[in-house]
Amino acid sequence: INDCLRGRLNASEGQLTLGGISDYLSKLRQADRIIIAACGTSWHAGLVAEYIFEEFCRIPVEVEYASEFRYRNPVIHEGDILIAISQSGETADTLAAMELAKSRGATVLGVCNVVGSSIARISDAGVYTHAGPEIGVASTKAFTAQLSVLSMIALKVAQQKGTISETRFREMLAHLEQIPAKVEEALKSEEQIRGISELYQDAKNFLYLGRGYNFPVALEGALKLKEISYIHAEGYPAAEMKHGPIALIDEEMPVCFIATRDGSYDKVVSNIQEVKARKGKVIAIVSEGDVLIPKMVDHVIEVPNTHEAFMPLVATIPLQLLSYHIAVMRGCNVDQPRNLAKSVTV
Ligand code: F1P
Repeated sequence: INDCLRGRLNASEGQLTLGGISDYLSKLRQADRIIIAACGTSWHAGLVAEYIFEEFCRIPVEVEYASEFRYRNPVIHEGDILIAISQSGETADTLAAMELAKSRGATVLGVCNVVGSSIARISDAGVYTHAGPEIGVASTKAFTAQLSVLSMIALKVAQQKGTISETRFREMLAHLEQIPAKVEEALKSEEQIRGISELYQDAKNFLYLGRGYNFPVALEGALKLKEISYIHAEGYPAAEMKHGPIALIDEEMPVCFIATRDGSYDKVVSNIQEVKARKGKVIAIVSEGDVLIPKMVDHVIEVPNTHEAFMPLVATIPLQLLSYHIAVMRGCNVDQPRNLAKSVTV
């Protein structure tokens, strides 16, 4: 995240420079809608971006699985902007979605990690994530770097569009600038997370629940666990629990809540109560200093506070560590999980 922010963000000066897309900022702020296309973890980053763009820029956003978008007959207008997100820059479905959008007159922007990759080359313009090479197949630091870039783009557009005041813009920059230190802080829970992992390494299923900005975090937590430990895991919006997944809950079901202090905190507390009433085992990711949730749940992992829009950057860290430790304890190869390719080019 440091490498991603460096040279672009200076909160005390109120500066945010995104050279790669500077010529496209006017198109972005005039856009009637933004389509985001990606796969896997990158799609989850797109979902967080949807919340941020809609909140701060008031531009409607559609987040598409590139693997579906490319095969249907989507309505694409000339003024549309498609943002493609990819770690490898080579994902075939994402490339095909970009080609389709381009052929129908949309502007195509890229957020990717690999300089000179196919996705970078086909983009009209883009912003590199500068996350460095992902050693393992499963995307981890690329995800947080993607969130950083997408947040910066949204804030820049919001500033230019006037949908946020200059004061709020500066406040948000200050929050973003503090994220690397908060991630460092979140990493300090590793030993505690190792202990929790020991208790759940033999679980057959896992449920991840969150609301608002933390809903995509729940999806990403579940995906990471599936990818590297081969435990079946589902991520859901916590409010959807009562529409189906609640039937799964019993004393055998670990449920991981991303329950940091934000606008939906009280609602998440009720969801936790619903799970506990059915004897589910609850692991809760909470904001530091929370005194209510720790009394209700089986395990609690604290993360530093930040603005709710940036919480995914911090709250993802314990979930990545949980997946990592469970996978290692189960003897899985975390760098090269079975059946997964670093870039899915077919
Ligand atoms: C997308 C992705 C990754 C996942 C795995 C397979 O890749 O689904 O999120 O971890 O490596 O591919 P990309 O387009 O972000 O490179």
